[in-house]
Amino acid sequence: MWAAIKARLRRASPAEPEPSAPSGADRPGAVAPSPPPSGKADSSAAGSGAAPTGRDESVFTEGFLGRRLKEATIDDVLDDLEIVMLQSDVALPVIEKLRRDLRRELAGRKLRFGADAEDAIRSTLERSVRSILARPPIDLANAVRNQPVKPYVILFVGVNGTGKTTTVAKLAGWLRAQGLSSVIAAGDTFRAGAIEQLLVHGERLGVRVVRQQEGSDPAAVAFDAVQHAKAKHLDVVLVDTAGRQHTNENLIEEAKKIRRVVAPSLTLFVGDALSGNDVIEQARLFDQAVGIDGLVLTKLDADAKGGAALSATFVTKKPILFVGVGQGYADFTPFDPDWMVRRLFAEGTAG
Ligand SMILES: Nc1nc2c(ncn2[C@@H]2O[C@H](COP(=O)(O)OP(=O)(O)O)[C@@H](O)[C@H]2O)c(=O)[nH]1
Ligand SMILES: [Mg+2]
Repeated sequence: MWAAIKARLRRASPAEPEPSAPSGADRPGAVAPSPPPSGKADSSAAGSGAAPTGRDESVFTEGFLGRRLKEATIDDVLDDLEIVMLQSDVALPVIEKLRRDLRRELAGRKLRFGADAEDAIRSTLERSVRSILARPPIDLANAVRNQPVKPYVILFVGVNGTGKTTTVAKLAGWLRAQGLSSVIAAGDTFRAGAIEQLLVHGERLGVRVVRQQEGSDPAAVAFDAVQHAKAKHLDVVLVDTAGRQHTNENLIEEAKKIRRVVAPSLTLFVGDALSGNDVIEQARLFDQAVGIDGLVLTKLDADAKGGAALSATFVTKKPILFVGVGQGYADFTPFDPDWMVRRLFAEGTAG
């Protein structure tokens, strides 16, 4: 995200130093608009007037020649940034928050040319993003270890193809690495091949998969798996479910029924980061209809933008517990806000 914002900022950098600035009264002893204060040389516009592109978009001209930033200037900058953020899958409510934070931080501040302004915007954005991502986490391994009664039941919901089944398998592997045992309930009895897919995972991982016939009642499968876990003193039951659309009443009813029957300790929404803004709408609807406790975001390995993760946790006010970063069992890790901030603010990646 940051790389795209930065590119935008630089495109919008002033093409020429404003001849009347700096006014001595306004900034005594301040550095004139050249050279740029750091080695960030592509603000070469400073003094030379040779900005490579977009020299007409001089939204920074006033503010970044060392004068106080005016409200109107900030709004121009923010309008400009909004476009980039939307392209990075950052949802509107998040953008509004970031705008508020930026306006509050930047209003009335004196900023020198390009790099200074860029740094101020970057650090403000970074702080805001970090505060969004640092929602109180759920420490799953700890929750499982401290559960009063075994097993700890986790229900997975989400639309088709987002990575639920893969996540169930990955989590079984992760739990085992934490010294915790699990059983998988093949609750996607709807899609041909879904049960088979889980059996293959179960075999590879050495984790039991409880199943019934295709077309049977998923709540009954989940119930069986809980009974199995009780009998074997297993720590966790992982309940896979059928995807389909979140608008599908049957699916929602099915998930509600599973909830009633097995009373999950945790309901996780699995969202595909690549589906951009859709993932936010899905998470919200599943939360309203079924109730979710947290999020798993998959396919972050293929997602250069990163805004979906940020938006989903902001909009639902639920923490991200895990992220999927590939198709292998090991491509799965507890969510670390710092990691996400580093990704979003990486210098090199477009998006
Ligand atoms: N690149 C990548 N692919 C993933 C990830 N998680 C799942 N997938 C792939 O997404 C596809 C759908 O996954 P699946 O678990 O069957 O989705 P479900 O329909 O929600 O159960 C499969 O090809 C998975 O290998 C991930 O984190 N990264
Ligand atoms: Mg599946």
